[in-house]
Amino acid sequence: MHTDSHFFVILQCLDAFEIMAENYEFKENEIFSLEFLRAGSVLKFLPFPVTRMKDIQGLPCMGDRVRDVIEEILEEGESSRAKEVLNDERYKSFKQFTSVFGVGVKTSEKWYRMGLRTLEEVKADKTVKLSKMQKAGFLYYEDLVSCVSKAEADAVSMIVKNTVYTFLPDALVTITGGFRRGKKIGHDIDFLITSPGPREDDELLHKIVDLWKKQGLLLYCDIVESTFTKEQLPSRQVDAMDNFQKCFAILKLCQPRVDNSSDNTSKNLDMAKDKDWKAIRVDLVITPFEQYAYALLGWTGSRQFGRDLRRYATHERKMILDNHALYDRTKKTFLKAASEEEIFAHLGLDYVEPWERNA
Ligand code: DCP
Ligand code: ZN
Ligand code: ZN
Ligand code: ZN
Repeated sequence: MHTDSHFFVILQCLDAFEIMAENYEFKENEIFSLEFLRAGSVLKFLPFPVTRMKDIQGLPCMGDRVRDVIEEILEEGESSRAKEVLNDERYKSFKQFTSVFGVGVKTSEKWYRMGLRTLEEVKADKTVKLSKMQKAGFLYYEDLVSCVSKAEADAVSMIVKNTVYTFLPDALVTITGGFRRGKKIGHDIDFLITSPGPREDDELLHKIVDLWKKQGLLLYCDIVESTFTKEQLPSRQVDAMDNFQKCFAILKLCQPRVDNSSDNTSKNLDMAKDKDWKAIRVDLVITPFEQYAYALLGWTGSRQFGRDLRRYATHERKMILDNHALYDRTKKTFLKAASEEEIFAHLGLDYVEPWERNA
């Protein structure tokens, strides 16, 4: 990835693309949004700087809308379109609304149509009906928008592992998502849980959250039961949710307080400053052992990498890949894999390390 000044144009483009993609997402225009996301992945790993339009000639994913943005950045040093979006009232409101856990584009649309523009206005409006998830989102808002650090991920990892092992000593607990890709910060922490034993335990997830409830560690939890059916063909839909049993939770992570004892006066001023815990978003996914490698590949992400891989499987290999399986349409068979390496091999690709999957 590029960090130095030779790549100024590319960095400007990446910023602009991200804004454009997000704005199209808010407009539920997935095609245009993906166009900018893909162009971003291409530029991100370009081994040379861009100084004129000729430099991007022949690159994939450079549609007219994308080229217009690049051209303007080359000429003006910035994108007026991206700038317009940043100042757009609808974009600004959606950006705020979707920053709340449990609030997506649909809810934002509803609030915006009601004439609401800021989170303060949403909170003050008595006619707004919040889901349990959104209530938690507002309640722990400050904690949840502040990023999760690697140290916090490690601390939560300990808690998750210890809890799982008390119920299932031979379980396999793996951190996935951004932290597995080597990111130093994240918005949540994702875990995959499986066990080599012959039977699956539908109760495991319930046991885990019940114990956390008893321990006062659980601030919010939504368990989604598995909807996977045997021999089900992989989903062709690029962004389909998988069918694993999972839990979207908010954990209360107790943190040693930063010691300000020299400054005694501040102690009584603000009790909130004495809060010695942080709300952290945690995703737990339970997978059957045979599907573990596919689940690991899917949940490690990045989202864009997963999309590109599934697209590649469909178009280049006549195979269908999702978080559960890989299906060969020519041979009409499921391809088993015990590791991610085997999945890449099935696809005829060189293995890509998790930290190389950020695009
Ligand atoms: N994923 C998936 N199916 C879902 C949800 C997510 O396959 N239903 C994948 C795509 C993501 C990865 O799992 O890359 C983790 O999802 P997150 O939303 O937690 O994203 P990241 O961990 O990559 O980033 P962040 O730090 O923002 O959490
Ligand atoms: Zn340089
Ligand atoms: Zn994550
Ligand atoms: Zn997640």
